[in-house]
Amino acid sequence: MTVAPARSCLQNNCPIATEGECLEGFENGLGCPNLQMNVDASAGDSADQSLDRGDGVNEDEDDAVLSRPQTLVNIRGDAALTLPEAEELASAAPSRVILVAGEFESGKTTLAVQIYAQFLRGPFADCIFGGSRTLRAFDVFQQPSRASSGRERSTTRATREEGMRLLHLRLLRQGRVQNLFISDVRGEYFENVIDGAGADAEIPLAARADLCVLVIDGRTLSDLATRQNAMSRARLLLGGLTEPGGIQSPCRLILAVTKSDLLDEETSKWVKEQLHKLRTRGEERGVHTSTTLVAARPDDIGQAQGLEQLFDRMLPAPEPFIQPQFDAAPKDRVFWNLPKVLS
Ligand SMILES: Nc1nc2c(ncn2[C@@H]2O[C@H](COP(=O)(O)OP(=O)(O)O)[C@@H](O)[C@H]2O)c(=O)[nH]1
Ligand SMILES: [Mg+2]
Repeated sequence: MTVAPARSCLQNNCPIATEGECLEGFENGLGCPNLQMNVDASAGDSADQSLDRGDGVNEDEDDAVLSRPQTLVNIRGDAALTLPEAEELASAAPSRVILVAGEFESGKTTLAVQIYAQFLRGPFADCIFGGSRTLRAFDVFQQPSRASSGRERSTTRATREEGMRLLHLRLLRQGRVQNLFISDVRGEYFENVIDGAGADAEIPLAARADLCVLVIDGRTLSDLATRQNAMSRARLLLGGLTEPGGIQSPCRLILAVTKSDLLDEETSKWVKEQLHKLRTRGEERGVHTSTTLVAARPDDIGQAQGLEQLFDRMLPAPEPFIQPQFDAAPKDRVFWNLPKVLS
């Protein structure tokens, strides 16, 4: 069952909670930076039960929190998770770590937040939302005052590991629970890799990733004056990330141009040609590489484009359905012959 969030707004005069209309004109409030998501306790409880039936995992702590009337469904802390915190959660159900790599302001955080926002409407890409340990972090990122793309410098190894933050989604797909950890790592670390620093030191998360989404900023590609340089920098980042200590096969790589709503037809064509070359480079470095264009939060506040396809690729491939074979019917079982007996 899907969690049904009640909506409220940071602006007192917004009628979203009472009439479902967003003061800023966002459809159902989705994408509005002032939207607040409160999840009704009973709805959350049902969602959790349906997940528990899926994998047999019983998270008592979640249930205890959810059983309190009218609590927010987030659970621990306001911030994204650190690696050890994610590891603790990962032991309860199959998990995938998605490293979203890219420069400052390239659209990394928006990708994760908009994926989460799709679940406010209901199931997305055949997945049912089953909760998150980082709901408040998602909410904070939706607010305009967020400092998610901060530029302050941090230099020690300890802060590198501290900086490997993960956003969490607990999903139910094909009757199975899946934890998805999507990184929210500052662009500064990736810029250091572009400038020649080792990925093993800068991005300790890289070696743990099941999938890396290398984000290239569509805004810089939309400008003739900056697009060549942006592509060269993406090539350098790809090179740095695929050095020893970086992403390792079987980790896959997706080259994703973000903000594709800003690309005109001619530029899109050029971008696709460049992506093709970059993809060849990824394959040469021994990593399965694919490409995509995505507009997670278009400027015109339209629907996200390409987000579902990208999200689908973040998930493990669906398990093939195996048709049972009954070549020789066992004769000693009564039920097997039941139709004959009845006829
Ligand atoms: N036009 C457009 N802008 C976007 C899109 N995705 C993100 N942005 C904007 O790009 C800026 C940087 O995004 P953010 O996710 O914070 O970048 P990060 O530093 O890589 O995490 C923000 O102002 C976003 O609103 C998109 O699909 N289209
Ligand atoms: Mg960010």
